[in-house]
Amino acid sequence: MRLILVLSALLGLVYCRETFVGDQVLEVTPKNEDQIKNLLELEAEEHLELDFWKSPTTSGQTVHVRVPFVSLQAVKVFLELQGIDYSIMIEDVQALLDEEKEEMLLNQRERNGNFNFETYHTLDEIYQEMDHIVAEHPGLVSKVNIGHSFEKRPMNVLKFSTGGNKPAIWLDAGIHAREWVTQATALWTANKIATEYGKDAFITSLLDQMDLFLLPVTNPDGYVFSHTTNRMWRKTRSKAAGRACVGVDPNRNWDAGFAGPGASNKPCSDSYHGPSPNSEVEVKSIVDFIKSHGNFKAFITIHSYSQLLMFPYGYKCSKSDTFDELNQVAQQAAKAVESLYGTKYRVGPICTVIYQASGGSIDWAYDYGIKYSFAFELRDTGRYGFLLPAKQILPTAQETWLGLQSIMEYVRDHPY
Ligand code: 0X9
Ligand code: ZN
Repeated sequence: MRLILVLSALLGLVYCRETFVGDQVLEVTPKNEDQIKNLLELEAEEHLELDFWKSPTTSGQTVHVRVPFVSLQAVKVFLELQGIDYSIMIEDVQALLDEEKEEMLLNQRERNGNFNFETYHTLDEIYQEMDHIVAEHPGLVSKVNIGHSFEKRPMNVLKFSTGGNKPAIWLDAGIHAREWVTQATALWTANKIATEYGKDAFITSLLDQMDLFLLPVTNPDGYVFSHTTNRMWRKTRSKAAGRACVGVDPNRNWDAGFAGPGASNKPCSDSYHGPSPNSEVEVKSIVDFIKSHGNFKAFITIHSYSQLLMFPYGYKCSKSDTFDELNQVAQQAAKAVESLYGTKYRVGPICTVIYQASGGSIDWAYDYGIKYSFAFELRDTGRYGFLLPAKQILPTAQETWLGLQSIMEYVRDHPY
Protein backbone atom coordinates (compact mmCIF):
# COMPACT_ATOMS: atom_id res chain seq x y z
CA MET A 1 0.00 0.00 0.00
CA ARG A 2 2.76 2.37 1.12
CA LEU A 3 4.70 1.52 -2.03
CA ILE A 4 1.71 2.27 -4.22
CA LEU A 5 1.27 5.63 -2.52
CA VAL A 6 4.89 6.52 -3.01
CA LEU A 7 4.88 5.36 -6.63
CA SER A 8 1.74 7.28 -7.50
CA ALA A 9 3.18 10.37 -5.83
CA LEU A 10 6.29 10.03 -7.98
CA LEU A 11 4.19 9.47 -11.08
CA GLY A 12 2.28 12.62 -10.22
CA LEU A 13 5.54 14.53 -10.13
CA VAL A 14 6.64 13.12 -13.46
CA TYR A 15 3.42 14.34 -15.07
CA CYS A 16 3.60 17.63 -13.14
CA ARG A 17 0.34 16.80 -11.50
CA GLU A 18 0.08 18.17 -8.00
CA THR A 19 -0.50 15.57 -5.36
CA PHE A 20 -1.87 16.12 -1.90
CA VAL A 21 -0.64 12.92 -0.31
CA GLY A 22 -0.63 13.35 3.45
CA ASP A 23 -1.95 16.92 3.33
CA GLN A 24 -4.43 17.64 6.08
CA VAL A 25 -7.12 20.24 6.49
CA LEU A 26 -7.14 21.59 10.02
CA GLU A 27 -9.97 23.38 11.76
CA VAL A 28 -8.42 25.99 14.01
CA THR A 29 -10.31 27.90 16.69
CA PRO A 30 -8.62 30.97 18.13
CA LYS A 31 -9.67 31.91 21.66
CA ASN A 32 -8.38 35.47 21.94
CA GLU A 33 -6.86 38.47 20.15
CA ASP A 34 -3.35 37.12 20.55
CA GLN A 35 -4.20 33.83 18.90
CA ILE A 36 -5.96 35.62 16.05
CA LYS A 37 -2.80 37.65 15.56
CA ASN A 38 -0.73 34.45 15.54
CA LEU A 39 -2.94 32.95 12.86
CA LEU A 40 -2.72 36.08 10.71
CA GLU A 41 1.06 35.83 11.02
CA LEU A 42 0.93 32.17 10.07
CA GLU A 43 -1.07 33.11 6.96
CA ALA A 44 1.72 35.47 5.91
CA GLU A 45 4.38 32.72 6.05
CA GLU A 46 4.59 32.03 2.33
CA HIS A 47 7.20 29.28 2.57
CA LEU A 48 4.73 26.98 4.40
CA GLU A 49 2.47 27.03 1.31
CA LEU A 50 -0.65 26.98 3.42
CA ASP A 51 -3.96 27.01 1.62
CA PHE A 52 -6.54 28.82 3.72
CA TRP A 53 -9.96 27.46 2.83
CA LYS A 54 -11.37 29.82 5.44
CA SER A 55 -9.02 32.62 6.35
CA PRO A 56 -8.47 34.03 9.81
CA THR A 57 -10.56 37.14 10.49
CA THR A 58 -10.16 39.83 13.07
CA SER A 59 -13.50 38.74 14.54
CA GLY A 60 -11.96 35.35 15.31
CA GLN A 61 -14.13 32.90 13.37
CA THR A 62 -12.89 29.33 12.96
CA VAL A 63 -10.19 28.86 10.37
CA HIS A 64 -9.87 26.03 7.85
CA VAL A 65 -6.45 25.47 6.41
CA ARG A 66 -4.99 22.83 4.13
CA VAL A 67 -1.46 22.12 5.30
CA PRO A 68 0.93 20.44 2.85
CA PHE A 69 2.43 17.27 4.27
CA VAL A 70 5.88 18.85 4.49
CA SER A 71 4.60 21.71 6.67
CA LEU A 72 2.36 19.67 8.97
CA GLN A 73 4.87 19.15 11.73
CA ALA A 74 5.86 22.81 11.82
CA VAL A 75 2.28 24.06 11.84
CA LYS A 76 1.12 21.68 14.55
CA VAL A 77 4.09 22.53 16.76
CA PHE A 78 3.37 26.23 16.22
CA LEU A 79 -0.29 25.84 17.17
CA GLU A 80 0.51 23.74 20.21
CA LEU A 81 3.18 26.16 21.45
CA GLN A 82 0.72 29.04 21.17
CA GLY A 83 -1.99 26.99 22.88
CA ILE A 84 -4.31 27.34 19.89
CA ASP A 85 -7.02 24.66 19.66
CA TYR A 86 -7.26 22.69 16.45
CA SER A 87 -8.74 19.49 15.14
CA ILE A 88 -8.19 17.50 11.96
CA MET A 89 -11.00 18.17 9.50
CA ILE A 90 -9.62 16.08 6.63
CA GLU A 91 -7.09 13.40 7.52
CA ASP A 92 -5.62 12.89 4.05
CA VAL A 93 -6.67 15.20 1.23
CA GLN A 94 -5.34 12.89 -1.47
CA ALA A 95 -7.52 10.04 -0.21
CA LEU A 96 -10.62 12.17 -0.85
CA LEU A 97 -9.32 13.15 -4.28
CA ASP A 98 -8.75 9.50 -5.16
CA GLU A 99 -12.29 8.64 -4.12
CA GLU A 100 -13.61 11.52 -6.18
CA LYS A 101 -11.71 10.39 -9.25
CA GLU A 102 -12.88 6.81 -8.87
CA GLU A 103 -16.47 7.96 -8.47
CA MET A 104 -16.22 9.99 -11.67
CA LEU A 105 -14.83 7.06 -13.67
CA LEU A 106 -17.43 4.67 -12.32
CA ASN A 107 -20.40 6.89 -13.01
CA GLN A 108 -19.30 7.84 -16.46
CA ARG A 109 -19.16 4.23 -17.49
CA GLU A 110 -22.59 3.52 -16.03
CA ARG A 111 -24.12 6.44 -17.81
CA ASN A 112 -26.24 4.53 -20.39
CA GLY A 113 -26.53 7.48 -22.72
CA ASN A 114 -28.15 9.98 -20.40
CA PHE A 115 -26.16 12.72 -18.79
CA ASN A 116 -25.55 12.00 -15.12
CA PHE A 117 -26.12 15.21 -13.15
CA GLU A 118 -25.07 13.46 -9.96
CA THR A 119 -21.39 13.20 -10.69
CA TYR A 120 -18.67 15.75 -11.46
CA HIS A 121 -17.81 16.35 -15.10
CA THR A 122 -15.01 17.71 -17.21
CA LEU A 123 -15.44 21.01 -19.06
CA ASP A 124 -15.92 19.20 -22.37
CA GLU A 125 -18.72 17.10 -20.91
CA ILE A 126 -20.40 20.16 -19.42
CA TYR A 127 -20.18 22.06 -22.70
CA GLN A 128 -21.56 19.05 -24.58
CA GLU A 129 -24.47 18.82 -22.20
CA MET A 130 -25.18 22.53 -22.60
CA ASP A 131 -25.35 22.02 -26.37
CA HIS A 132 -27.65 19.08 -25.78
CA ILE A 133 -30.00 21.16 -23.61
CA VAL A 134 -30.11 23.82 -26.32
CA ALA A 135 -30.80 21.20 -29.01
CA GLU A 136 -33.65 19.68 -27.00
CA HIS A 137 -35.34 23.02 -26.24
CA PRO A 138 -34.67 25.23 -29.25
CA GLY A 139 -37.64 27.52 -28.64
CA LEU A 140 -36.59 28.31 -25.10
CA VAL A 141 -32.84 27.93 -24.66
CA SER A 142 -30.01 29.31 -26.73
CA LYS A 143 -26.25 29.47 -26.32
CA VAL A 144 -24.69 32.91 -26.15
CA ASN A 145 -20.94 33.16 -26.45
CA ILE A 146 -19.90 36.21 -24.42
CA GLY A 147 -16.18 35.92 -25.04
CA HIS A 148 -13.17 33.73 -24.43
CA SER A 149 -11.02 32.88 -21.46
CA PHE A 150 -7.31 33.67 -21.26
CA GLU A 151 -6.51 30.28 -22.81
CA LYS A 152 -9.16 30.91 -25.50
CA ARG A 153 -11.90 28.64 -24.25
CA PRO A 154 -15.40 29.90 -25.01
CA MET A 155 -17.45 31.51 -22.26
CA ASN A 156 -20.83 29.94 -22.88
CA VAL A 157 -23.99 31.38 -21.41
CA LEU A 158 -27.37 29.68 -21.61
CA LYS A 159 -30.14 32.14 -22.38
CA PHE A 160 -33.63 31.15 -21.34
CA SER A 161 -36.18 33.29 -23.08
CA THR A 162 -39.70 33.04 -24.41
CA GLY A 163 -38.94 35.78 -26.92
CA GLY A 164 -38.24 39.48 -27.15
CA ASN A 165 -35.83 41.25 -24.87
CA LYS A 166 -37.21 41.13 -21.39
CA PRO A 167 -35.74 42.41 -18.13
CA ALA A 168 -33.21 39.81 -17.14
CA ILE A 169 -31.64 37.84 -14.32
CA TRP A 170 -27.94 36.92 -14.30
CA LEU A 171 -26.73 33.71 -12.68
CA ASP A 172 -23.14 32.48 -12.66
CA ALA A 173 -21.19 29.66 -11.04
CA GLY A 174 -17.64 28.43 -10.93
CA ILE A 175 -15.81 31.75 -10.89
CA HIS A 176 -13.53 29.92 -8.46
CA ALA A 177 -12.34 26.79 -10.22
CA ARG A 178 -12.21 24.34 -7.32
CA GLU A 179 -15.77 24.99 -6.14
CA TRP A 180 -17.00 22.02 -8.17
CA VAL A 181 -20.43 21.69 -6.64
CA THR A 182 -21.29 25.11 -8.07
CA GLN A 183 -20.74 24.25 -11.74
CA ALA A 184 -22.64 21.01 -11.16
CA THR A 185 -25.51 22.84 -9.45
CA ALA A 186 -25.70 25.38 -12.26
CA LEU A 187 -25.94 22.65 -14.89
CA TRP A 188 -28.63 20.78 -12.96
CA THR A 189 -30.50 24.10 -12.66
CA ALA A 190 -30.25 24.69 -16.41
CA ASN A 191 -31.73 21.29 -17.08
CA LYS A 192 -34.48 21.82 -14.52
CA ILE A 193 -35.56 25.11 -16.07
CA ALA A 194 -35.38 23.77 -19.62
CA THR A 195 -37.38 20.63 -18.91
CA GLU A 196 -39.99 22.18 -16.62
CA TYR A 197 -40.97 25.29 -18.50
CA GLY A 198 -44.66 24.87 -19.28
CA LYS A 199 -45.06 22.36 -16.42
CA ASP A 200 -43.77 24.13 -13.33
CA ALA A 201 -45.93 27.17 -12.48
CA PHE A 202 -43.07 29.28 -11.15
CA ILE A 203 -40.64 28.61 -14.01
CA THR A 204 -43.37 29.26 -16.54
CA SER A 205 -44.48 32.55 -15.02
CA LEU A 206 -40.89 33.71 -14.51
CA LEU A 207 -39.89 33.13 -18.11
CA ASP A 208 -43.10 34.68 -19.36
CA GLN A 209 -41.97 37.90 -17.72
CA MET A 210 -38.18 37.78 -17.61
CA ASP A 211 -35.13 36.36 -19.39
CA LEU A 212 -32.54 34.33 -17.55
CA PHE A 213 -28.85 34.14 -18.40
CA LEU A 214 -26.89 31.32 -16.81
CA LEU A 215 -23.10 30.93 -16.97
CA PRO A 216 -22.23 27.55 -15.42
CA VAL A 217 -18.44 27.75 -15.80
CA THR A 218 -17.24 31.31 -15.31
CA ASN A 219 -13.58 30.29 -15.07
CA PRO A 220 -13.15 27.56 -17.70
CA ASP A 221 -9.31 27.59 -17.71
CA GLY A 222 -9.19 27.21 -13.96
CA TYR A 223 -11.80 24.47 -14.09
CA VAL A 224 -9.81 22.46 -16.64
CA PHE A 225 -6.64 22.95 -14.60
CA SER A 226 -8.43 21.75 -11.47
CA HIS A 227 -9.25 18.52 -13.35
CA THR A 228 -5.92 17.92 -15.06
CA THR A 229 -3.31 19.23 -12.70
CA ASN A 230 -4.30 20.78 -9.40
CA ARG A 231 -7.69 20.03 -7.82
CA MET A 232 -7.18 22.93 -5.41
CA TRP A 233 -6.85 25.60 -8.12
CA ARG A 234 -8.98 28.71 -7.50
CA LYS A 235 -7.77 31.52 -9.76
CA THR A 236 -7.75 32.20 -13.48
CA ARG A 237 -4.80 30.92 -15.54
CA SER A 238 -3.62 34.25 -16.90
CA LYS A 239 0.07 34.95 -17.34
CA ALA A 240 1.74 38.34 -17.47
CA ALA A 241 5.28 39.37 -18.27
CA GLY A 242 7.41 39.69 -15.16
CA ARG A 243 4.79 38.15 -12.92
CA ALA A 244 6.09 35.35 -10.73
CA CYS A 245 2.88 33.30 -10.57
CA VAL A 246 0.01 32.31 -12.81
CA GLY A 247 -3.53 33.53 -12.25
CA VAL A 248 -5.63 36.19 -10.59
CA ASP A 249 -8.49 35.77 -8.14
CA PRO A 250 -11.39 36.65 -10.43
CA ASN A 251 -13.50 37.57 -7.43
CA ARG A 252 -11.07 40.32 -6.46
CA ASN A 253 -10.79 41.68 -9.98
CA TRP A 254 -14.07 43.59 -10.38
CA ASP A 255 -14.17 47.36 -10.35
CA ALA A 256 -15.59 47.71 -6.85
CA GLY A 257 -13.19 48.94 -4.20
CA PHE A 258 -10.48 47.36 -6.36
CA ALA A 259 -7.24 46.51 -4.50
CA GLY A 260 -8.75 47.50 -1.17
CA PRO A 261 -8.80 45.45 2.03
CA GLY A 262 -9.36 41.73 1.66
CA ALA A 263 -7.42 41.34 -1.56
CA SER A 264 -3.73 40.63 -2.03
CA ASN A 265 -1.23 42.52 -4.16
CA LYS A 266 1.04 39.46 -4.24
CA PRO A 267 0.77 37.60 -7.57
CA CYS A 268 1.31 34.23 -5.88
CA SER A 269 -1.53 34.71 -3.41
CA ASP A 270 -4.82 32.94 -3.98
CA SER A 271 -6.59 36.28 -3.49
CA TYR A 272 -4.35 38.29 -5.84
CA HIS A 273 -6.47 41.10 -7.28
CA GLY A 274 -4.55 41.39 -10.54
CA PRO A 275 -2.87 44.41 -12.15
CA SER A 276 -6.05 46.42 -12.77
CA PRO A 277 -9.83 46.10 -12.55
CA ASN A 278 -11.19 43.77 -15.28
CA SER A 279 -7.65 42.65 -16.19
CA GLU A 280 -9.08 39.13 -16.36
CA VAL A 281 -10.77 38.59 -19.69
CA GLU A 282 -13.36 36.35 -18.00
CA VAL A 283 -14.44 39.24 -15.74
CA LYS A 284 -14.25 41.79 -18.56
CA SER A 285 -16.43 39.61 -20.80
CA ILE A 286 -19.20 39.50 -18.21
CA VAL A 287 -18.97 43.22 -17.46
CA ASP A 288 -19.16 44.09 -21.16
CA PHE A 289 -22.06 41.74 -21.70
CA ILE A 290 -24.05 43.08 -18.77
CA LYS A 291 -23.42 46.66 -19.78
CA SER A 292 -24.38 46.10 -23.40
CA HIS A 293 -27.53 44.22 -22.44
CA GLY A 294 -28.56 47.09 -20.23
CA ASN A 295 -31.56 45.56 -18.52
CA PHE A 296 -30.40 43.24 -15.75
CA LYS A 297 -32.49 43.36 -12.58
CA ALA A 298 -30.73 40.70 -10.56
CA PHE A 299 -27.18 39.34 -10.36
CA ILE A 300 -26.66 36.09 -8.50
CA THR A 301 -23.31 34.35 -8.16
CA ILE A 302 -22.77 30.87 -6.80
CA HIS A 303 -19.72 29.89 -4.76
CA SER A 304 -18.93 27.19 -2.25
CA TYR A 305 -18.50 26.46 0.61
CA SER A 306 -19.88 27.70 3.98
CA GLN A 307 -23.68 27.81 3.55
CA LEU A 308 -24.10 31.55 3.32
CA LEU A 309 -26.35 33.89 1.44
CA MET A 310 -24.76 37.29 1.15
CA PHE A 311 -25.43 40.68 -0.34
CA PRO A 312 -23.36 43.91 -0.67
CA TYR A 313 -21.10 45.17 0.55
CA GLY A 314 -17.84 43.28 0.76
CA TYR A 315 -15.39 46.07 -0.03
CA LYS A 316 -16.75 48.21 2.77
CA CYS A 317 -18.44 47.37 6.00
CA SER A 318 -21.09 50.07 6.03
CA LYS A 319 -24.71 49.20 5.32
CA SER A 320 -26.00 49.61 1.80
CA ASP A 321 -29.05 51.82 1.16
CA THR A 322 -31.20 48.78 0.56
CA PHE A 323 -29.94 46.69 3.48
CA ASP A 324 -33.41 46.07 4.93
CA GLU A 325 -34.94 44.89 1.70
CA LEU A 326 -32.01 42.70 0.64
CA ASN A 327 -31.81 41.23 4.10
CA GLN A 328 -35.46 40.34 4.07
CA VAL A 329 -35.22 38.76 0.60
CA ALA A 330 -32.16 36.77 1.64
CA GLN A 331 -33.67 35.61 4.94
CA GLN A 332 -36.71 34.37 3.08
CA ALA A 333 -34.53 32.54 0.54
CA ALA A 334 -32.43 30.95 3.29
CA LYS A 335 -35.61 29.66 4.90
CA ALA A 336 -36.62 28.15 1.58
CA VAL A 337 -33.25 26.39 1.28
CA GLU A 338 -33.55 25.02 4.79
CA SER A 339 -37.09 23.75 4.24
CA LEU A 340 -35.96 20.81 2.09
CA TYR A 341 -33.23 19.04 4.04
CA GLY A 342 -32.68 21.32 7.03
CA THR A 343 -29.49 22.85 5.61
CA LYS A 344 -28.88 26.03 7.61
CA TYR A 345 -27.60 29.18 5.95
CA ARG A 346 -26.27 32.34 7.55
CA VAL A 347 -27.42 35.58 5.96
CA GLY A 348 -25.98 39.09 5.78
CA PRO A 349 -23.65 41.49 3.98
CA ILE A 350 -20.35 39.92 2.83
CA CYS A 351 -18.32 42.06 5.20
CA THR A 352 -20.20 41.05 8.32
CA VAL A 353 -20.88 37.43 7.39
CA ILE A 354 -17.37 36.47 6.27
CA TYR A 355 -14.74 39.14 5.82
CA GLN A 356 -14.02 42.35 4.08
CA ALA A 357 -13.28 41.43 0.46
CA SER A 358 -12.78 43.98 -2.27
CA GLY A 359 -13.22 43.63 -6.02
CA GLY A 360 -16.09 41.13 -5.74
CA SER A 361 -18.70 40.63 -8.43
CA ILE A 362 -21.90 41.39 -6.53
CA ASP A 363 -20.52 44.68 -5.22
CA TRP A 364 -19.76 45.74 -8.77
CA ALA A 365 -23.21 44.65 -9.96
CA TYR A 366 -24.91 46.47 -7.10
CA ASP A 367 -22.98 49.72 -7.58
CA TYR A 368 -23.66 49.44 -11.30
CA GLY A 369 -27.35 49.63 -10.46
CA ILE A 370 -28.47 46.01 -10.23
CA LYS A 371 -30.24 46.16 -6.90
CA TYR A 372 -30.89 42.47 -6.38
CA SER A 373 -27.33 41.20 -6.12
CA PHE A 374 -26.62 38.09 -4.07
CA ALA A 375 -23.83 35.58 -3.50
CA PHE A 376 -24.51 32.02 -2.42
CA GLU A 377 -21.94 29.85 -0.70
CA LEU A 378 -23.29 26.31 -1.05
CA ARG A 379 -22.64 23.21 1.10
CA ASP A 380 -21.00 22.24 3.32
CA THR A 381 -19.62 23.97 6.41
CA GLY A 382 -16.27 22.23 6.27
CA ARG A 383 -16.49 18.46 6.69
CA TYR A 384 -15.50 18.15 3.02
CA GLY A 385 -15.22 21.80 2.05
CA PHE A 386 -14.38 22.14 -1.65
CA LEU A 387 -14.26 18.34 -1.93
CA LEU A 388 -17.97 17.77 -1.46
CA PRO A 389 -18.77 14.13 -2.37
CA ALA A 390 -20.73 13.73 -5.61
CA LYS A 391 -23.54 12.11 -3.63
CA GLN A 392 -24.37 15.58 -2.34
CA ILE A 393 -24.68 17.24 -5.75
CA LEU A 394 -28.37 16.45 -6.18
CA PRO A 395 -29.56 17.48 -2.69
CA THR A 396 -27.41 20.61 -2.91
CA ALA A 397 -28.84 21.56 -6.29
CA GLN A 398 -32.40 20.87 -5.15
CA GLU A 399 -32.22 22.95 -1.99
CA THR A 400 -30.35 25.74 -3.78
CA TRP A 401 -33.09 25.84 -6.37
CA LEU A 402 -35.61 26.68 -3.65
CA GLY A 403 -33.46 29.60 -2.56
CA LEU A 404 -32.99 30.81 -6.12
CA GLN A 405 -36.69 30.48 -6.78
CA SER A 406 -37.51 32.54 -3.70
CA ILE A 407 -35.20 35.36 -4.83
CA MET A 408 -36.31 35.26 -8.46
CA GLU A 409 -39.97 35.29 -7.46
CA TYR A 410 -39.36 38.44 -5.45
CA VAL A 411 -37.45 40.05 -8.32
CA ARG A 412 -40.24 39.17 -10.74
CA ASP A 413 -42.83 40.79 -8.47
CA HIS A 414 -40.80 43.92 -7.69
CA PRO A 415 -39.94 45.56 -11.01
CA TYR A 416 -37.86 48.73 -10.84
O1 0X9 B 1 -13.60 35.00 -0.96
C1 0X9 B 1 -14.46 34.92 -1.83
O2 0X9 B 1 -14.30 35.39 -2.96
C2 0X9 B 1 -15.77 34.22 -1.54
N1 0X9 B 1 -15.54 33.09 -0.72
S1 0X9 B 1 -14.88 31.76 -1.40
O3 0X9 B 1 -14.56 30.79 -0.37
N2 0X9 B 1 -15.96 31.08 -2.34
O4 0X9 B 1 -13.76 32.15 -2.18
C3 0X9 B 1 -16.70 35.15 -0.83
C4 0X9 B 1 -16.89 36.48 -1.48
C5 0X9 B 1 -18.29 36.74 -1.83
N3 0X9 B 1 -18.34 37.99 -2.47
C6 0X9 B 1 -18.78 38.18 -3.72
N4 0X9 B 1 -19.24 37.20 -4.42
N5 0X9 B 1 -18.71 39.39 -4.20
ZN1 ZN C 1 -15.62 31.20 -4.33
